[in-house]
Amino acid sequence: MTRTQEIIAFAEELGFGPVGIAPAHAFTETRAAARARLKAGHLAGMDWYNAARVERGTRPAWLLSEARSIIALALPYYVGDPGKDWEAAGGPRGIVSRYAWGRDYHNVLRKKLRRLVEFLTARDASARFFADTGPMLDRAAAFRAGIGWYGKSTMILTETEGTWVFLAEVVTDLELDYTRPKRKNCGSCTRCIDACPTGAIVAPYQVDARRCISYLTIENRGGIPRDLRSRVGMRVFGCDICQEVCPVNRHVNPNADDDFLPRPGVGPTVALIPLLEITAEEFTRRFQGTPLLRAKREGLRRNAIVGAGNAGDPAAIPALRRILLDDREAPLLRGHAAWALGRLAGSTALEALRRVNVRALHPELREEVAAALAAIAAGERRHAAAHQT
Ligand code: B12
Ligand code: SF4
Ligand code: SF4
Repeated sequence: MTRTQEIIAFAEELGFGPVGIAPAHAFTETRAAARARLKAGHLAGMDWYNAARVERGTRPAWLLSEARSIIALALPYYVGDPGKDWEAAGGPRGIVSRYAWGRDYHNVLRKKLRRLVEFLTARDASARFFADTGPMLDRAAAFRAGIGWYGKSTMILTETEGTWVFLAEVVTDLELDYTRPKRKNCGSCTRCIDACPTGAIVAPYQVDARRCISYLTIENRGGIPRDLRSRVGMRVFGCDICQEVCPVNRHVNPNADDDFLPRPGVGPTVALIPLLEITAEEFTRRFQGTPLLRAKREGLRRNAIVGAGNAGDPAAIPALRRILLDDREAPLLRGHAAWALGRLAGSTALEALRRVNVRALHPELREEVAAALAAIAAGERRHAAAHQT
């Protein structure tokens, strides 16, 4: 076995696959693409994703002096389709992205990456790992090492695991044998672009995060723009639509660590109504060690409120009403509750919206209440017109 084969075999033993190896020269083209996307404002709202990060992340030699090779790694997380247990029961349910059904992948990846780095340092190499939160552009490394190719959704598509992989890399000073980039592409397919409910894939290979449900429900610390709320649907954490429609994912077999199996309290769907007023203690107890913590309690409640508005189930009205009328609640949540009540309409929703003391409200919240009342009035006019014809 060559040294390269030995490393790949060890990475596969850890559960990674596909694994590839690329030379560690600078990612000049990727840097230009990332700079252009930053300039266009496509990553706005994520202050941590900035020009300095792109400069560092596209120069492996700045991350490890004497960097010669990048071991690019994919960790599969597809665990098959959810069973019936996750449907219906207990009122409206919010949809959770597949990557967040189980344990937080950062912890799972980190453990495995540490072992791979130890394997290399025991052979007198220098090595450093990166994954997701690190500055490297994980997809660029994966593409260069040939573990997958770029889809128009910007996802890396792999032959065996489709898009359902987490990406990571180990940069080392070892000189290794390199695997080649794949020459595949999407051809004339545009399914992901057509299916994206918010029009976030603004051009092939370009996602505008400000419209992407993944950003809106996870990273976003502010409001979900009113014109996008109905399109977010029941998604309370992330979005998988551009992956679900991708033909490359049609024949993927469940091939993931047990760590990624649904956990009690999380999984493919979560009951929405209990999330609306979840306490800080319950939020931590239930979501500790899962990716959902990233949205923070206020973000998850905001998403649940939007989901409840879209679910059309009047069972959510009492909790939404309490949120709207409680001036100890954050204006952000009260504003979204007003919107959800406007969507659900009905006499109790209307009563709550009329009862709120608009003059004492923050201007943004006042505007939300006015828009919700206008939405109910427009619905009533449509209803009356339909009856007349
Ligand atoms: C910021 C970020 C986001 C942002 C922005 C996403 C985006 N597309 O930029 C938001 C919050 C929206 C997001 C969402 C998601 N993310 Co994210 N995210 C990241 C992060 C931290 C940086 C990505 C980045 O650099 N974007 C900037 C732009 C410049 O890069 P890019 O969009 O990837 O674009 C590339 C291609 O378009 C290509 N390109 C550009 N022009 C052209 C032209 C041609 C012709 C070609 C062929 C290619 C090409 O080059 C670009 C650079 O690599 C990475 C982790 C990391 N450290 O890299 C994870 C990462 C990309 N995310 C990941 C995941 C899983 C997701 C979600 C699926 C989560 C979910 N289920 O909700 C969604 C998918 C949305 C989508 N379609 O991208 C995985 C992707 C795995 C994979 N198979 O590709 C990563 C790698 C995390 C990880 N370590 O596993 N994410
Ligand atoms: S994750 Fe959802 S919202 Fe974002 S680009 Fe894909 S389909 Fe569109
Ligand atoms: S859905 Fe089609 S266009 Fe989009 S990434 Fe998959 S193959 Fe490419």
